[in-house]
Amino acid sequence: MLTIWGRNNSTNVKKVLWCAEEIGLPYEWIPAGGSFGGTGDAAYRAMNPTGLVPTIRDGDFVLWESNAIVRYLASRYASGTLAPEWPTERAGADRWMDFASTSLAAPFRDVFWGLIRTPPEKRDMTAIHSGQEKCASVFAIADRALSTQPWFSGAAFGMGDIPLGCFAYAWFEMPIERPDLPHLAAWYSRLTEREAFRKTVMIGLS
Ligand SMILES: N[C@@H](CCC(=O)N[C@@H](CS)C(=O)NCC(=O)O)C(=O)O
Repeated sequence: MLTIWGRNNSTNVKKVLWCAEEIGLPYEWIPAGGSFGGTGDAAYRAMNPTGLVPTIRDGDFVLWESNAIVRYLASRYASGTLAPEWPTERAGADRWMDFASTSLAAPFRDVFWGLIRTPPEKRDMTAIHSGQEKCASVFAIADRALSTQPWFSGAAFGMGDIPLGCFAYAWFEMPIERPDLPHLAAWYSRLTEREAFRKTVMIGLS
């Protein structure tokens, strides 16, 4: 049985819950981190020394780092579907997963934390606007990629779509101005038709 630790309003935890739901894997979900706490406990730190979420245990195997977890679940339980088998397709999907973490996560955090998790009187609007501009540039790169392929994983939906999909939900839900990116909007609209996405990602912003 798979166990997933992490509060479900975290973008990184959403990646893992969504992936498990796409595969149809049964799992036990244990809220942890944020107001749920538990991540400072010795037992949790023994599994995940960073004290962050998510963490999974699958049988005897423990893993943390959200993209690594998505790759593991997809490769082990959905090889050839969520995890492309052909090296060039696999690398293409890997690239968009890494791109989400290395290019988008930092500016996204400034906008998301600023607007969703900070009271209006304490907001740093300069940082929020700067983050918004940077996110728009990053999403524009993603939009151009979708002009030649329907999914970030290639011809079919796969793990390459999962991290960007979690960020995209918040991007399209936040009360901000967004540039017109038609390929990204069409891709996002297709994601919203997926039951697993609606169940695990489209659950409100907090
Ligand atoms: N690189 C890590 C980052 C994990 C991370 O920053 N998790 C945040 C939530 S998104 C966290 O644990 N924050 C503290 C908490 O929730 O208690 C990953 O992708 O798993």
